Amino acid sequence: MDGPTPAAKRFDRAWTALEQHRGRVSPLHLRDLFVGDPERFQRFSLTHEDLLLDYSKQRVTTETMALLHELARAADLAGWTDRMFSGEHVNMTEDRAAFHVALRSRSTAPMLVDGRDVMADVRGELERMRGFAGRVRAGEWPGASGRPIRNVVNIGIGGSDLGPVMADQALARWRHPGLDIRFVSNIDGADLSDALAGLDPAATLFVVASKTFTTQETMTNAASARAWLVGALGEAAVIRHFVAVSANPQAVAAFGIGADSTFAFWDWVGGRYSLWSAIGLPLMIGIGPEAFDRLLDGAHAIDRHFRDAPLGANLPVAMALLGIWNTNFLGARTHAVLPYDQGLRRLPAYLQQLEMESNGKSVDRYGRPVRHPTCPVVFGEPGTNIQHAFVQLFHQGPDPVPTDFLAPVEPHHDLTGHHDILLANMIAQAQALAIGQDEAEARVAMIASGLDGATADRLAPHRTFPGNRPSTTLLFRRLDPYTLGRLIALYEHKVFTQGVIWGINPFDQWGVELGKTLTKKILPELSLDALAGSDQDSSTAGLIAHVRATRSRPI
Ligand code: G6Q
Repeated sequence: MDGPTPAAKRFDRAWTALEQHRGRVSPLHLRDLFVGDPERFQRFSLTHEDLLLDYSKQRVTTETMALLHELARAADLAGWTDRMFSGEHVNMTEDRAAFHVALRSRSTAPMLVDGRDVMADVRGELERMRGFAGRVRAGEWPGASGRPIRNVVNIGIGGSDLGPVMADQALARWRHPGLDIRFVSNIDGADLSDALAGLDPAATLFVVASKTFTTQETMTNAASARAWLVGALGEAAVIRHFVAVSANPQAVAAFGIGADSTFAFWDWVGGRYSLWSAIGLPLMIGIGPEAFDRLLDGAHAIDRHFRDAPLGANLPVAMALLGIWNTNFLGARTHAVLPYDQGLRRLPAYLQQLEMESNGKSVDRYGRPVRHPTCPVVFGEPGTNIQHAFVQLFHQGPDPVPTDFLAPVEPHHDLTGHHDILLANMIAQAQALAIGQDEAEARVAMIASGLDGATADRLAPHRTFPGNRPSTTLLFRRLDPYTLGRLIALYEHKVFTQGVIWGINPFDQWGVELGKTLTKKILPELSLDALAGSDQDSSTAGLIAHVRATRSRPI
């Protein structure tokens, strides 16, 4: 039998070195590290244009970073990055490229997939989007009754929803004031009903966004939306009020949407990496083609940085390696993303998909069980709201939650006093997590506030903060299309880098399939006139029986 390859040996050595190094870092407290090194911030922060990534509050030393860089080299990060940027089939289980970087390429260099330059297609589709978005925005896309379209309803789910809806909120101040852009994703009929409430069908355009054009939720919502429109304006109106975004033109045609109203993307664009493609159409209609171009510019700037910057100066690589350190060597199983920016309130939801659908895997690229934990549970909400909610656990719960804090230095509104309070709160949270407050300090603070000694003694354990809880702070000047493009691309490349180190394919998502299959069997069993499934497990059978019995009783 063949032994491990030299590359595998090098990787194991790098991993073992980090395990050994953990023993040297474990006793260190961030409080002491800051006291011992006045240059710690400078040493452990990176910049790119106006982006500042401060990771000095991570539990790392210079040696930690050097060992993590060796791990990245040993995993052949440079080779895998080249493969992704060269259009190779890095999505091995689906035998396709993951080539979202081509969607935002601003260079004249060809971008080849299977020997073919895709840039003419990419630019052509972007040009069609610009033309269409421009007409809608100018009121030059009349509905069937001649009235201009003023409402746009995007129907899509997962990767065909989360990016556009997140970006639409983040860039709300760029949105055309005369357009109402809404998003429907959930099969829960309340979602579509709420979105249609108050809309005039004669001024409403539906964008049906689905790569496959077979997704149950999207196709059901699209059919109901179609019925709503046809009920008001007749069958002939569909052609003026529906456009599609899809990689499956045949299914789009069968739905009744013509080729002229269909915007294409390709099998090498993964759903959760598709915001940059025609999936971004509702966003482009809202913010306009120029702002959409800036979004692409921002992502491209980070693509270049990721490709060209050395490991030690590379922001997405640093974000990835710090995650690996926290997850695989310090034992964290969660990761929080806390934007201190109301516009970014859906960013955590977007990143939940990007990170967990990409790297929530337990086998490597070759189908072998992985030997170590992979993606942590990612979650978050905007600050400061979180400080009045779950952040208690971050400070005093048993397990540290590695956290990303994100904020713009300058707001878009003129309530500047608010923004300073926002920023001060965020910086204070990161400081409290890192430095903490020991029992003696807690006691002194209580006595100073007028409590008697006995009460201070009794409360001191409750008012102690262990500190040494890692966080990274990402500051940018302002939230605008260019910066949003950079932020998303940073996380995309972070996820890719972690996938390389964990040895997994971040571009498939087989884990969502089984639930879809089982839904097909359960759906008919919910009907009162169908046979209830007798071969279901007792919980499933019990839930189905309960639904049927409840429905059969009068209210
Ligand atoms: C994303 C996933 C998934 C997908 C949705 C919608 O990476 O593949 O979230 O985007 O299931 O799929 P369709 O676009 O095909 O409707």
